[in-house]
Amino acid sequence: MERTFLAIKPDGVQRGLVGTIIQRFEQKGYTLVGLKMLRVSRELAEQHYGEHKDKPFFPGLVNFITSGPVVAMVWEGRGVIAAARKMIGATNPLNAEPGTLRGEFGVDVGRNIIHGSDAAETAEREINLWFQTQELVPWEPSLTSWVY
Ligand code: RTP
Ligand code: MG
Repeated sequence: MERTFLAIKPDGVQRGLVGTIIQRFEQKGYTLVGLKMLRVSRELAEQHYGEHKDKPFFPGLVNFITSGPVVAMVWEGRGVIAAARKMIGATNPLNAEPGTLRGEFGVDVGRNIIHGSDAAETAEREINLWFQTQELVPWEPSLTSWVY
């Protein structure tokens, strides 16, 4: 089953959006298989955003992502990589459609609430970068056997 890596950035945590964000993906029908809160080291931040290392915004991006607690997650389900990107919305929240997380909750490109992997290879790389295999918990949601 397809998996993606999502991270609630320091602004999303500070603004109390952790529950709302998790609820969106649960309600969509995706399964949470990895979850932890952490302070991101500069090394992890620089590896995670390595593709942007020559961009002018890179130092500010690394400072921001290391500035406070982050909630790292792995979500599983059909089409989850592309669907999560759609649910997150455009990079600049001012261009993000209403109904998307960035469209609903952000106004600044440097404070855009949440990260999501942008392709299959990126998702695999980011899941391996942020999580150890034993931290991921595969399970099958089943309403009946837990209600009765
Ligand atoms: P992310 O990787 O964080 O999920 O965001 P993204 O794919 O939508 O955007 P990406 O191009 O990967 O950029 C990574 C983060 O860098 C910041 N950024 N600032 N000042 C700027 O023009 C600018 N461009 C990008 C954003 O915070 C973006 O999330
Ligand atoms: Mg990106």
